[in-house]
Amino acid sequence: QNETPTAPDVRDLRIDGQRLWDSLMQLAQVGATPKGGVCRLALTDLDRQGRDLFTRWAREAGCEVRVDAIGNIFARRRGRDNALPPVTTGSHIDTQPTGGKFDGNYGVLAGLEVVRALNDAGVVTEAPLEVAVWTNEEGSRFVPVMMGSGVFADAFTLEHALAQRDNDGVSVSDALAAIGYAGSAPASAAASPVGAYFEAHIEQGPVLEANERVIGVVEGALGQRWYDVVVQGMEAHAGPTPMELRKDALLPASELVIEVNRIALAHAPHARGTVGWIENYPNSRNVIPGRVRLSVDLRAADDVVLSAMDAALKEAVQRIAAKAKVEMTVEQVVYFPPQPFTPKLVSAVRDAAQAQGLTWMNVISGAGHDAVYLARVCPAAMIFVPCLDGISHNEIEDAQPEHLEAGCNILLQAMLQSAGV
Ligand code: HGY
Ligand code: MN
Ligand code: MN
Ligand code: MN
Repeated sequence: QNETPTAPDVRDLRIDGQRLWDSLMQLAQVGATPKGGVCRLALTDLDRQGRDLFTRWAREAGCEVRVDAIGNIFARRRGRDNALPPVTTGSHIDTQPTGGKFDGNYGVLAGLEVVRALNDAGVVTEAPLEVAVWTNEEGSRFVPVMMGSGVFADAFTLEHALAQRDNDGVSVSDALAAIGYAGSAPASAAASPVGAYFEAHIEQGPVLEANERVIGVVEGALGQRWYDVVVQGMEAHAGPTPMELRKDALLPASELVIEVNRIALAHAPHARGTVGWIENYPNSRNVIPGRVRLSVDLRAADDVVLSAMDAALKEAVQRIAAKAKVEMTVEQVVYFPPQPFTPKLVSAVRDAAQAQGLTWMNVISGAGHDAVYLARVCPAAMIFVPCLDGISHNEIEDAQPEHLEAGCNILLQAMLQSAGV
């Protein structure tokens, strides 16, 4: 008597690691740099080319694609009951200027690979699935960081995001329109509820590799505060101007750089302090700098510590400005507290790693991710895999195909558990 064919035992379902790797290498060609990295800044024509490639692949995989008002892309794979909120995954494809092939790109293409693997196996999930490409996660060209997911989760308004300008004065709204990704779908979880969100990402730090673990079960992410600091001195001639009469803006700015480092070290081991961006004006060899602008990025695992670091920074600005007799202003441009992920989903990631006999460990993310904002509007969790020497935001960023494949298999199983089959 014929056995009624049952849906393949989905627990044994696996993704196609070679196809995932090939898609990563193909996307990495868009904005490839001579050192083997990727420079694909948010809302540039290279970002458009990457978005176009993803949406073509998603449509070829049978997905419906929609774009929202901040340019977030959602590729939807229908389920049996499409009235249910989707189980969503994804990440970002905008990169740092010295970005790599995997930061963000891995999470987007791992989501696409889950769709392709389910298509191959003929598996239909109960709830629909969605793969998201979030706009401007990096916060390099436009601040704030995690902009698309932040608007979606109502961390700040669409109007605020659209009005932000890059260093050349180009606005987000003009840049979105220029690449043809100013979508019509509402950019909000309230209008487009999400049932559960999983994000696969390289760790971008040394912990998994140092502990020889393949899967990072991410329990949460550091909180962050970003600032714009302006030091206003006065340009003057480097020769005739006596030392005691100068209003050199670069001296107090340099003191502040040292202070940011000291503030982070004072809250070791989890605190972080970085001045990544600095502009010296007029930046001429024989002109005393008249104005310096710089960024400050503070992070901590505990919101009370992050507040203490905030206070220490503001005290340092006041003290240094008074001593140098210059004007220093500090404006906070990003704030989000440490974000725990959802225990039920974190357990699903851990259980899948154990079931597949993969080495794993619990980790906290030092990097911000779109999942941090999604966790405000739905259950959310992340899956980390190692990257070579823990290096990221660097063109030499690298990861092993088998680790990327393993992380994507965990993503597949975690999504199936949430979506139902
Ligand atoms: O800054 C971050 O943590 C992320 O790379 N946007
Ligand atoms: Mn990233
Ligand atoms: Mn990044
Ligand atoms: Mn990130």
